[in-house]
Amino acid sequence: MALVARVGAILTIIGVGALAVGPWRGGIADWMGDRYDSIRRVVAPRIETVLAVEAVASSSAAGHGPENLVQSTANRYWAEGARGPGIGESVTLHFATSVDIDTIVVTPGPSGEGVAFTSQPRPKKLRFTFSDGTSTIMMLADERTDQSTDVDANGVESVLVVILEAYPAAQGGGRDTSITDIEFKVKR
Ligand SMILES: [Ca+2]
Repeated sequence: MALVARVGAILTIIGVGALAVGPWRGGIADWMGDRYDSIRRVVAPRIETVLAVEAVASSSAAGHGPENLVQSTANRYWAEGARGPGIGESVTLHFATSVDIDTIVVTPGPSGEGVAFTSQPRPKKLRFTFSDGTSTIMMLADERTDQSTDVDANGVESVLVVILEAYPAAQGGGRDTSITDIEFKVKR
């Protein structure tokens, strides 16, 4: 409530300014609405979870394409398809509109009914490079849980995710490093 009151107070001040010098020929209500929204995004941003709408991978294992990262499906996963555990393999995720990213959420490893977590390698270290030029390294625990890291990337249209290190599969397992989900919490 304190934040809402603060937005109201700031808007009141701007409203007075708008009456004095505002763009009279434009829609003043629209103009003030835009200002109100830009202030609200700073003082009281809404956090929403978004997925990419398109994913392009450097390689994929058969049946485990990157499209599994653009659907929130807990039983499907992307696996790289390069020789060996796929160090240096990547996926590029594209958003529907540019977004201000607050948090990355990764669910590592393969998934699905009867699929053992250690049947394929899991990412241990990922590098995220955002289209605004910022990047971050994310270390992952070897656990089949949602894991998150905070970032401050703004106006992002796409992100390149590179596998830098992986936990090996159990004996007799595969060699395709796997990721079940990559989600983003964005500020609106
Ligand atoms: Ca591989």
